[in-house]
Amino acid sequence: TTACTVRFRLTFLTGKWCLMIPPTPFTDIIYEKAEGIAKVMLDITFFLSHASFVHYIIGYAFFLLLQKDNYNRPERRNAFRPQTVKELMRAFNDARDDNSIGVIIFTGKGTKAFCSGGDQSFRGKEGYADYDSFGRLNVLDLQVQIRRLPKPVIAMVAGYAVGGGHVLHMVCDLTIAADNAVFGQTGPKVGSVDAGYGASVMDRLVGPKRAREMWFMAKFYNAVEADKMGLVNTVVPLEKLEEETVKWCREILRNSPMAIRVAKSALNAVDDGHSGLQQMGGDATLLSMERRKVRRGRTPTCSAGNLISRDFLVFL
Ligand code: S0N
Repeated sequence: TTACTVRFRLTFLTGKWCLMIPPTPFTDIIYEKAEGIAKVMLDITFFLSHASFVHYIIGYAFFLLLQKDNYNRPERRNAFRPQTVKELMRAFNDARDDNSIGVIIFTGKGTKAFCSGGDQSFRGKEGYADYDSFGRLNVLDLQVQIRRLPKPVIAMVAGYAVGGGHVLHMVCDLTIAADNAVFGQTGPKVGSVDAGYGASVMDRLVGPKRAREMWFMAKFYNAVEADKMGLVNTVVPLEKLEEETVKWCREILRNSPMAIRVAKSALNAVDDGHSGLQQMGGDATLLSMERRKVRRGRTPTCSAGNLISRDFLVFL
């Protein structure tokens, strides 16, 4: 995750030597994996916290050259710009495809904010755009990705989860909140609304009256209020937040990954319509393919097989 480091290497591929460019390192997020748990962390203090002094100077110079806005401010309450979302999607994809990972924690760096939504300094006439002119609301793709990811995603929230950041915690499967957490939608104050999952998932979580209150009044709610409303699963003291979240992860990891995968797709199926059914249908296909393999006496080796073989032998 060191910023601004690009390494090249030669690789022998399809009979030819090729120049392999490894994936660009993350600049806006921190991504870690251990003991079956992936942790995806929004980190908008990136240059200061993750780069050496030389990297910082080079990176800062590049940013001044490339960006209209000076992005290098240590505290932005983990607001996301399009580039942040691109990196989040890469990390979530990796966690999805990594067989050793069974659960994902999504969080923000520090204790002041999980995420304060879209970075307002990147919102221009054409919507949200990076210095490379990537101008669209790619956070909507991230929401869909979390919703359809076949592993549980836990939002670990300290401080503010507001605006687009509030929608991100809502689309996660579980939310563990610190006692300093604050939740709310801010969009209507700046002339915007998330009329997709931001509206429908909220309606499911807190009910139609509360959902209207949250959107119409753009009020903030503390952790205890959020708990009463059904927005979060539990509230813990700030200093216990990570410990408690890891405890939940370990409990989930003790259970059948396939059962959890199917439970997630089944719980989302009705609301997600055709795409929800497609996800659940995909799980059924996976099971039937696995069953055929076991019948033929083959050891499951495919990625899904590795995840489900334990369950499947019991199921047979
Ligand atoms: C989070 C708040 C409540 C924190 O207050 P606090 O602790 O008093 O800190 P501040 O002093 O206010 O902030 C510290 C520094 O951080 C900067 N900052 C905070 N949030 C943002 C942000 N979102 N973008 C850019 N900068 C931010 C402050 O400016 C300050 O910087 P300095 O020190 O330099 O002054 C409070 O900060 C707050 O209310 N923040 C704004 C919340 C907000 O309006 N968020 C955006 C809402 N919109 C979205 O999230 C977009 C959603 C979206 O993508 C979308 C999706 C679907 C459909 C439509 C949209 C769409 O909106 O277009």
